[in-house]
Amino acid sequence: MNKHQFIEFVMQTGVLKLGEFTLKSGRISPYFFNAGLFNTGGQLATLAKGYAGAIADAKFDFDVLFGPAYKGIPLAATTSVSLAQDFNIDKPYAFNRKEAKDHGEGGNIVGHALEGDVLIIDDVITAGTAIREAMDIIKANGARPAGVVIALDRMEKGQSDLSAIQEVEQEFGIPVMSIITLNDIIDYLAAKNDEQSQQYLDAMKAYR
Ligand code: OMP
Repeated sequence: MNKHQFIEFVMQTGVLKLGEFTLKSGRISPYFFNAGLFNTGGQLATLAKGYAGAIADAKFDFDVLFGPAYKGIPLAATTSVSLAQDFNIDKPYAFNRKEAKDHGEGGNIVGHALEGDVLIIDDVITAGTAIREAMDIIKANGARPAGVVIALDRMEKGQSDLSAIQEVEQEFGIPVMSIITLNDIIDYLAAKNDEQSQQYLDAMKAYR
């Protein structure tokens, strides 16, 4: 699936919405990407193939795929299935519990142990808060963050003049891969000739 097809897919599923939205960071955005709305098996399979394709295209090598709770859990599980089935890359995966468990097997990590080079999978990076929490979990388990793969790079400012993603790349010395970026959405809207797309296009460009 190419970027254009992926954008059609997220528009059709209602995952990508255009309008006016308040973000976690308090910013007012003309669009919102709600990965929680991928809520059928078929949609999840398509999404997983998008992530797996981005990882395979980048020829990114890692030891464990880690999906931070809660939204990262189905992403890690289904992407590892797609990596194995569609790209012949069979890798361990893990996720964390948000609540500490004091009985049974104990511990906060489910699936494979967090060890070696860990690839984090998540939905969106805006200001980088969620991803820093994931880094802390990896380090607390004695592993190394090695890369991040997300569905959408919103290309937003971080805590400095750099973008949030550039900050993550520099601070942790790791690459951030994405299926699509804000620029891809802008290109998609620009290629559509209807009036509504043009209106959204202006708002998106202004926001960028
Ligand atoms: P940061 O922690 O600021 O990087 O924001 C990332 C989180 O914001 C995501 O994990 C989502 O919970 C949420 N979010 C989206 O899901 N989609 C968006 O388009 C924008 C945000 C957001 O609030 O910034």
